[in-house]
Amino acid sequence: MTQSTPYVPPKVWKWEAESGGRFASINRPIAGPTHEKELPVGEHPLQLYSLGTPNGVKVTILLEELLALGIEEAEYDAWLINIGEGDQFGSGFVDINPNSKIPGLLDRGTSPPTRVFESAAILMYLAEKFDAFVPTNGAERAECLSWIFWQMGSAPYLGGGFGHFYAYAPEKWEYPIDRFAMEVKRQLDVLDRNLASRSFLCGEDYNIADMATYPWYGQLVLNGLYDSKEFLQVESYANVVRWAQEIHNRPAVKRGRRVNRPGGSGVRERHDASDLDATESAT
Ligand SMILES: N[C@@H](CCC(=O)N[C@@H](CS)C(=O)NCC(=O)O)C(=O)O
Repeated sequence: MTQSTPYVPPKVWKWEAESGGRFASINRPIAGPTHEKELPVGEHPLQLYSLGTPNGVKVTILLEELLALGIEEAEYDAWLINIGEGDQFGSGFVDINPNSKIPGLLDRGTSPPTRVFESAAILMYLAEKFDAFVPTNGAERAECLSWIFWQMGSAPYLGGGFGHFYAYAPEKWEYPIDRFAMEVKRQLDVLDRNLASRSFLCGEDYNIADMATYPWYGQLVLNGLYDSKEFLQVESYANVVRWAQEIHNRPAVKRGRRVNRPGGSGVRERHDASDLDATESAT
């Protein structure tokens, strides 16, 4: 691809203009809060501040799975952080996540309260706290950590790379779309080959590695995130489709997908099981 006017980077990059694209108004080259705002607190020890995006849904899926096992201590309040309106830059949220991104968790059941940010850290924290969905044996735990870290390192190429340039950038540029489509297809092939000989990412047991990976790669092959089903030929990754469908149909996963999702069958906030029971599951 050649550009009509080649871009020559200046010696020093300056933040002069919004870059355009769907998230231009919330992108900044600096961290820290933009305004004072305390976070609401509900009655349960676990306070989740999130949004029903793939990174947010990882955590609500785990919490709903824990509750489905009968672990009542996993009851939680889920508050909506509207990233389009800059809620992630409020002082209370930044105290929980200095990186200003959902999800953020505050466990008020410890003294002092424990903050946890980064979706995978939250999954590990909760799985270990309740001793469920994470293997404790050395080799199995290593396999689980390997896939979780794989997901955390890989998904930014899917979302921030492919998704950004294919769906959100102000124009379609061949070079980045080509580069990230190739990488996402390679990642799908990694998953497909792994799932050829096992039911779940780490073997025969479903665990937090699957919960971390399904919201991105599972939803990509089932629903075609970024309207890319045909472009990426996602149905050709048959083992990933089979794995994703099995997870997608789990009752706790159906519930977890609906939390912090205003509109449709979703709920804006979740404070009690009845909040989800009250609305019909459409997916
Ligand atoms: N590595 C982080 C990524 C979290 C993330 O990118 N969250 C997005 C929504 S999916 C966000 O809050 N974006 C707001 C922003 O970038 O200002 C994690 O897994 O928790």
